[in-house]
Amino acid sequence: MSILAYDLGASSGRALLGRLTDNKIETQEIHRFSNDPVQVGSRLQWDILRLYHEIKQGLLKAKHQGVQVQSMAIDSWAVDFGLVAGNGELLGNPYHYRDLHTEGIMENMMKELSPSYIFERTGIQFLPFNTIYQLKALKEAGSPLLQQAERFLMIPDLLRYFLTGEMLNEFSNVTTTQLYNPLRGQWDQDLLRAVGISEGLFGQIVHPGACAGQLLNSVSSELGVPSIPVIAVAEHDTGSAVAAVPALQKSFAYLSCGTWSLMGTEVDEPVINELALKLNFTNEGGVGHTFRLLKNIMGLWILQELRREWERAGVTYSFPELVKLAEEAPAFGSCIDPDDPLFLHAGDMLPRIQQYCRQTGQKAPEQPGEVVRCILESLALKYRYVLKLTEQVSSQQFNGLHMVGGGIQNLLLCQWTANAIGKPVWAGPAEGSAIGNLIVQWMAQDVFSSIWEARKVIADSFPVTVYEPEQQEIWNEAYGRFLHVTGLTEYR
Ligand code: ADP
Ligand code: LRH
Repeated sequence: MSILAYDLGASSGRALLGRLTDNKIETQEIHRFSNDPVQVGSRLQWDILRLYHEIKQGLLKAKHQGVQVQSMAIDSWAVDFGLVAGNGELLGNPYHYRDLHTEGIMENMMKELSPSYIFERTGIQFLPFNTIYQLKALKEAGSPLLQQAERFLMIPDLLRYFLTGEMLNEFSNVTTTQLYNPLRGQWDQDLLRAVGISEGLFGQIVHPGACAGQLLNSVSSELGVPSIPVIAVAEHDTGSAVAAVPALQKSFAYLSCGTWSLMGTEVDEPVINELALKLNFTNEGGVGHTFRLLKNIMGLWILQELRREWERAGVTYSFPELVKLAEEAPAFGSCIDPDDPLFLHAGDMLPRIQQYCRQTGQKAPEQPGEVVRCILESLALKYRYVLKLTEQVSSQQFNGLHMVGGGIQNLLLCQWTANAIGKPVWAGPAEGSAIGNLIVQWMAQDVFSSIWEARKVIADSFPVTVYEPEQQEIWNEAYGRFLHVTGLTEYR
């Protein structure tokens, strides 16, 4: 018997079949598809019906291979949502979190409510695209969608609703809205009031490991598949990725490396104090009542955008080709702070990188290899900075870093990360989110009694590549220059 995990990242989605044999996990990717947001007029939107179509394709492919699927679950990127009308229909397409409608909203809201007021209630970092600011933007714009909405469903909730007819809100994603109070275990009434939305918009919260419905008869007969259970996993992809980190001891640091780089550690209680607020750390809900104390780093998004830009100009590079160009370019020509707001929105990445470099008194990179090298070295250096902050905010010392996610296929980035942090990097598995999704489905079936038991099986099932730090002196010097150029100061 197999189970089916769908992992939808901001750049691509995949369906993995999982099977347990002799306490080892075997996975088979049966479907992969790109996730292409669509710009319509001034709005950047997700193509949610295409994603739903791809989910159905995955079920069909499993059927055509003669695989009996026991259960399925979906995880995706966080914060985004769809609004559903009283008649059960989806109102419009979900907006992309990089849409410009949230510009200035977080800053304005902070004039009414202090950051500490919001942080004390939610423990969530301040990102301009958090759900709270997206809803506030819709409210301020007098959005007819919001006026008509009767239910709020996050991306996996929405896809699950299409499959099962049940409208439920999954916990790990709920925490990323910055509207949920983890200490009280409920939506925060004060924040809902401040945004001007009613609690009636939200449904019952389901936790990872619960059954969240069965395939509707209409869906199973359309596809000719049995009506299987749909499980709530950590439906926030980062929650699933961290669940799959093959750590064997409680205190560990991770980097979930994909479109975003999410770096942090797992904690039993949210860390809501002045330092976490000052350093803009977040506490996202996870599997088995854990929390992810982490920081978002802009990640490989910058490279993805650059690649798209070159493609539009008629030059197509694969990721391995870009990595090779970077390897051949001169070292440490220039650096950027990947988290500068300049790099958040789509488009014009090359001129923005060049602008950043000129404004900071550096030579702007010109050749593709120079630009890619600048991005990858800057990411590695930023990882060093954030790892140190993670140690400080969690009062722990880490002896290495676990890396999971599609980004670990970039071997150069893994090696440079080890060089930058001066500690080993343990890379694997690449399909962290899908594997985390699988193990929580098995936890729902009592195959694993805890996340730690599951992590041990992951460690025994998937290879981990070890990168030992090299060229320490050169990277230490580069880090000094990086701090100088970016103006980042280490917290002491
Ligand atoms: P997400 O789930 O957020 O969409 P992934 O975890 O799939 O992202 O990671 C995608 C990123 O991984 C790409 O942007 C690219 O930078 C990197 N990547 C994927 N494949 C390769 C490869 N073969 N070589 C180098 N980098 C790769
Ligand atoms: C990574 C991710 C991240 C969120 C961002 C919106 O895919 O879920 O954890 O901050 O997307």
